Amino acid sequence: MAPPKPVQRALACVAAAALLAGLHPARAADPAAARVRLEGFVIDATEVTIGRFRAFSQAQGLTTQAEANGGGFEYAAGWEQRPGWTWAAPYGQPGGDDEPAVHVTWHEASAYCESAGGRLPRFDEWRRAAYEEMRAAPTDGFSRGQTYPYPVGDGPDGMNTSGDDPWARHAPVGATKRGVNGLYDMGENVWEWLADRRGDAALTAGGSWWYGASKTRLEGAQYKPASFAAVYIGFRCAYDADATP
Ligand SMILES: [Ca+2]
Repeated sequence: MAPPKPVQRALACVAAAALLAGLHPARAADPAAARVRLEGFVIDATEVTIGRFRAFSQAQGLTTQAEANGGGFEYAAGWEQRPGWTWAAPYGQPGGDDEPAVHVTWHEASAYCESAGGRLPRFDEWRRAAYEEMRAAPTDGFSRGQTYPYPVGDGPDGMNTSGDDPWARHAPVGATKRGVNGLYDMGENVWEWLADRRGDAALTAGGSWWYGASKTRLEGAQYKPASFAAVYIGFRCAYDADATP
């Protein structure tokens, strides 16, 4: 029998993928797996979770810097290292799979995104994703083409800040108010590493649960040492538009 033609092979692959998706509905429904296609790029809908980082860590045989050095950092009377605080145990006890992965350096976050077929978002992409509604059919009352002061709209309500909200520290991803472009936690929950570097420092944006809402504004972005691992810093990934189906 002649080998199948390329079109037939492609159709067979599509059918197999559909079958697998049907066999794994829970996986398809994982909110942390959701991506949003915007103008010229694609971005994760949520921060990368402990569950997803665990899969990466196990596949790579990775020992993060915080694991190797005895723990990540928390700010108390200055920066203090916390023994046993790692991506798997953000406050020293095992975290839930739906919590954001923190205590990861810029380098570790970059490696994760590369393994997922992406990269860390560039600041210009992150800025547009966070504040400029780009979807053809916006949800939640957002308007295409409009730029908002906060990642959740005209006001700061609904984010996980240091203020009055249901979360004492970080929240599970997808638990706060869904924001511009259908993205969660572009404002706070945890800071997010971006691709932009300045010497040994890397840009972070969005602020964390430790701060008030002002850090969620565009001007809240700030550089941090790229090798720093702290309880307040996580990340999400972006993807070139032509590299993602
Ligand atoms: Ca965030």
